[in-house]
Amino acid sequence: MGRRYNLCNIIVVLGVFLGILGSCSTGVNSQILLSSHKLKMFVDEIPNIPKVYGYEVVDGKAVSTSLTIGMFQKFWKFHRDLPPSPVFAYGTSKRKATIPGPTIEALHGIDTYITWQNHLPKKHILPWDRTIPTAIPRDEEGVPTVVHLHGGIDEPESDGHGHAWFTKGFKERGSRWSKKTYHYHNQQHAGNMWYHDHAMGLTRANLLAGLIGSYIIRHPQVEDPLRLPSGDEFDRVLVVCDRDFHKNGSIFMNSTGNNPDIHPEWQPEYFGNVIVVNGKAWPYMVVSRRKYRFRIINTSNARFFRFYLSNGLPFINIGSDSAYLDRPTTSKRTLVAPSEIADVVIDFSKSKSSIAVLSNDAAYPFPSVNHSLPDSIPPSY
Ligand SMILES: [Cu+2]
Repeated sequence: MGRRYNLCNIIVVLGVFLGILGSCSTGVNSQILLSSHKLKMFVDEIPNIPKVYGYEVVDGKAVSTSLTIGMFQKFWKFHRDLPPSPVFAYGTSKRKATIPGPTIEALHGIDTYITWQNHLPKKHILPWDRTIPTAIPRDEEGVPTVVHLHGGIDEPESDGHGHAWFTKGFKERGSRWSKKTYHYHNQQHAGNMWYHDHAMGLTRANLLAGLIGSYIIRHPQVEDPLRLPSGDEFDRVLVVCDRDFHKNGSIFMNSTGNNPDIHPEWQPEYFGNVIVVNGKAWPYMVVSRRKYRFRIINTSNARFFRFYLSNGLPFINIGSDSAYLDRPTTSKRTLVAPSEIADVVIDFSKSKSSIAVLSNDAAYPFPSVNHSLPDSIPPSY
């Protein structure tokens, strides 16, 4: 990891996974697919995702605001040793676009308006099977997109219906498209959500390409008395997903369907061998010996995670998806299904080691016993 850290710190390494594709193997040409074992773990520090605020403060009072967030094609470095990968990313500009997109922080009871703009090119960067019911522009050009706020309680016109898609510049629009600016009321409980693409028949490919991001509703009057770890350093979002990569750095998605006579490219599930957290493959994070809050979002297509810490520290489970639990529970493992969010506190002051591996022992496809993983912690940890 190359840097010296104060002995008071602990290094947490995230999302370890050394599984092998057993009978799930997709028969991919090993010449072009990067072996996950070739990527060194824990060399990239986990980025803190940039934030945008869904409100403004005027004269000391929070008021509604309007944001514009675009979808851009750009290159993204997933790992120190991996060439930059073409991705689709959300951001307030192409330069600022990130994988995952900016975390949107909203306040309970304050409306947020977002104009989602599609700046994507004519062609998709991943396979797109047009034989399934899918969003297809009439001129067959452009990448249809529409944003759904997962867990949001919103009006139908702002919910990102699969047929409310649009292409670059709103040039082509699906049958349920009705407006450019979405209205998020933020009237629901304080908690965690995530936003992602939702275009009909294309959601899977658009998410794999990078169109994912987190959305938090805060409610200080309710949350401050809970005295949870707070502030950007101690209250962290972890957006987790699995990917495979070609040797040239591009994201791998199988273009051979599992029933190719009917749908030449359609695969119902995607499993990647590289675990990506906040846009970095197997990153690490330096923490102090104190409590941290982690909002862990599983944005994988089909992979479940059953997380545990190698030093035995428990998770204090405080929330699930978009709401707090009635009272905290403690567990050594926490299971997070695709699209699910685990809101946990970890108390590193109780750690007896200086390194903790956040690891995963969930079988895939879950809960099949046929593809269970070997012990996923490298012996040196
Ligand atoms: Cu969703």
